[in-house]
Amino acid sequence: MDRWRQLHRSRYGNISYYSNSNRQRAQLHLYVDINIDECATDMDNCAEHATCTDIEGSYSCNCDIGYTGDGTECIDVNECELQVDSCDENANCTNIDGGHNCSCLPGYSGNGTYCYDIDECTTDMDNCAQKATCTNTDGSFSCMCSDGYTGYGVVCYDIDECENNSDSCDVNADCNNTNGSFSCSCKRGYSGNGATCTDMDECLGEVSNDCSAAADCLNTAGSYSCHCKPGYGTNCSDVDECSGRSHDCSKNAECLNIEGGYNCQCSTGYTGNGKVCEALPDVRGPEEQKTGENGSNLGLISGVTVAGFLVVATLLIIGFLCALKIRKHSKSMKVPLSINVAFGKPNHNLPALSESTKQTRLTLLQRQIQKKTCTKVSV
Ligand SMILES: [Ca+2]
Ligand SMILES: [Ca+2]
Ligand SMILES: [Ca+2]
Ligand SMILES: [Ca+2]
Repeated sequence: MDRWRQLHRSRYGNISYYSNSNRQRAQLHLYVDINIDECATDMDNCAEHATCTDIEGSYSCNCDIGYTGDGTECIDVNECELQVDSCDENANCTNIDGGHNCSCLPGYSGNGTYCYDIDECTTDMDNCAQKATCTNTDGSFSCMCSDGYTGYGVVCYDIDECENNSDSCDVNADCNNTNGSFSCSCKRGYSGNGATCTDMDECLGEVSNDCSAAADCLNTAGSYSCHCKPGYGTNCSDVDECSGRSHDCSKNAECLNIEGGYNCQCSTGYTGNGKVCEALPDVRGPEEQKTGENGSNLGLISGVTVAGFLVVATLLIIGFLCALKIRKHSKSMKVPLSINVAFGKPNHNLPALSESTKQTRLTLLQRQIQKKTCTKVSV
């Protein structure tokens, strides 16, 4: 075989050889019925990635799996590109010479040919925030902030429901923000669970208001007020209407102050409700009434008489005293004045004076007496 190279091989085993040494072509025609295993004798021309199969009188070349060609020439098959791979739909396909590799996608686990979803939530493989809810999905997971929090799931912040008015507190409740929630408490003067608050009627209870007994309690929304009852003034103390003349008793009635008011009582001789008092009818007989009327007139006359008498008597006494003083002064002044001049009575012991002198002295005397002693009388 070193010297001869195969030139032709027929299906019948005819083999043509030629010699390299002498370049002389010689052809042998052997008609032998002997099969030659080309594959075993390396006489085949199969490609590297082909399988040689000896057959009776010949051989065949078939490309290996993962290769394609006529056997004498085989090239790699790109299973990934041709989508003839065996990878799971959730796997990545990587072509290699003569084959391909499969690797599960992130979020999946398996050998590549079979991949299954990883439950990141139960296997603690998620990165959700503490205040978030993890939800497993096919090949992944999602994080959603819990109720009362906001964010993108990995980081969650508390929602201030009171600040953004998203709370459900009653309008008469105070809102208190808490982590992940909020609370409502009814304002003072209201009762309820915070979501619903109703006004407390402080006036219905005896201990829920501090109105005095002399005041009326008026319930208001969220509170109450105290109003002094009629008849009571500052600090709900009793008003003395009788002394303050703010009563409406009859002028013929007595006003009696009482706690929180007053009473009107008709005076003696009158009858009525105190505010209107009429004189009682005279129960005396006609004769008594007549007598009474006369007596009254007589009494009036007597009173006037006595008064007049007293005035006259007083004037007389004053006149008498005045006369005595005049006399006394006349003597002390040693005025030779005749008392008869003053009182119209003659006195013969006095020396005789001229009429003009008498008149002058008398005038002087009268003036002195009137000035010093009898001013009241002259007046
Ligand atoms: Ca391949
Ligand atoms: Ca998953
Ligand atoms: Ca909150
Ligand atoms: Ca109230």
